[in-house]
Amino acid sequence: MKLTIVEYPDKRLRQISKEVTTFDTKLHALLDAMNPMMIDTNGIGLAAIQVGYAIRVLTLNIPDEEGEQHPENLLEIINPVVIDKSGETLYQEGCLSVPKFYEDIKRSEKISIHYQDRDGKKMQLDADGLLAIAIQHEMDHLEGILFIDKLSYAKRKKFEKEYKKMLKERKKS
Ligand code: QAP
Ligand code: CO
Repeated sequence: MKLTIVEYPDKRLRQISKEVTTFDTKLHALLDAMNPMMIDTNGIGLAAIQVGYAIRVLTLNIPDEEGEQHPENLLEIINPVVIDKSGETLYQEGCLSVPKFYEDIKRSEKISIHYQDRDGKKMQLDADGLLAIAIQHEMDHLEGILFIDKLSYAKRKKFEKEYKKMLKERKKS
C-alpha cells in the first residue's frame, strides 16, 4: 500500500473523519503503511486524513530522551474520545502536512482518552508530556483542524506569507 502525505492547503485536510466500525485487514494494511511512513518522514504522529483516508485513525511514536523512536512505543489509536483533561502547556509544534513551519501552541497538559485498538478492543490511556500534546494535535486532524488555525491573526498572516514563499521555492528545484 503506497501512501503520500497530503499537504496544506489541500482541502482534504478539512474533512471530518468518520468513525471506524470494521476492524478488518483493510484497516490493518492502512496502519501497517502509516507506521513506516511516519518514521521515514521523521514524524511522531500521523492521522489517516494526512494520507488521504478520512477515518478516525491515528498513529503515534514518541521518541525517547535521545530522540530515538522504538517500534515498541508505537501507539495505534482508533475512534479516540477525550474523557478528561487538565492543566496548560506550551510546545513548539510542527505537522507533516505543513512542512518546515513550527510555532508555539497552547494545549492541555494532561489528557485521558478512550479509544479502540486495531482489533476494536476498548482501551483507556492517561497521557502527559509530549504524548498528551501529540494526541491533541492528531485528534484535531479528525475534525479538520490544523495547528496553524490556532495562531493569532498576525502570526497566521506571517505563516501564509512564509509558506507561499516556501512552496514557490520548492517548485523551482
Ligand atoms: C504532531 O508532528 C506534533 O515540518 C506531529 O519538515 C508536533 O510529526 C505533536 C515533521 C509537535 C506534538 C508536538 C514536520 C517532519 C513532523 C515538518 C510531526 C517536517 C518534517 C511533524
Ligand atoms: Co499534524
